Amino acid sequence: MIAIDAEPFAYTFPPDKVALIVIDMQRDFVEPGGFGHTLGNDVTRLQAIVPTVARLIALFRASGWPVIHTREGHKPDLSDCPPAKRLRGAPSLRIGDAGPMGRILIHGEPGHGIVSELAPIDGEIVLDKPGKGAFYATSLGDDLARLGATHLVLAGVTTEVCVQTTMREANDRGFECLLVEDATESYFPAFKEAALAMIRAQGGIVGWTAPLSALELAVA
Ligand code: TIU
Repeated sequence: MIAIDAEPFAYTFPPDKVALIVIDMQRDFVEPGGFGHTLGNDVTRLQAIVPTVARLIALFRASGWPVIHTREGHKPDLSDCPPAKRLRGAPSLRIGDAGPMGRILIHGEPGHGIVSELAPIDGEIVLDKPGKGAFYATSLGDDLARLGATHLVLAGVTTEVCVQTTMREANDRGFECLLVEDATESYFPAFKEAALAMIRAQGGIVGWTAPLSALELAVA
């Protein structure tokens, strides 16, 4: 077992049963002109974590542990996009509309791709998900069962939307989850802090949080 100095108490995991899930580090969320920007957000906050996420991915690759990447997006005909999602609010462009990085949040468009610094490598699972949670309408549960994973380390964007939703889905399915504090980010600093606090409150009601340095120290 490897033990990480975490909140609300040490996070321990068997190294042959851990997987990393990197949530939605796509140009559509991190770069100007994408989905996050059309919703009215300042995307520069999210760009800042890319080097930290890269270090986390490197740690997993060097250890020989599985890395799973997710991408939020929809089929070009939008058949997997509920109207409730497409029509919500008053974004400057809606899902499927043409933007500077191609159609917003659509499979295969430039904006849908993972940022180049974090590009998946051969053998890594890349999951397309239509919702905020990575278990809904995807093969993630089957993939984790095949890998024999019981412990999940999470990173990516945004903390209180897709990351927290996925962590809650995983927690309900019996996975022991650790969110890496400086490898996740929100458009709203207060929401990030609140999400981290509510995850680890009540004895870790959703799971654990720790900085990347704690993982690096434990794995070194
Ligand atoms: N808008 C927002 O904060 N997030 C999303 O829409 N998706 C993800 O979190 N990936």
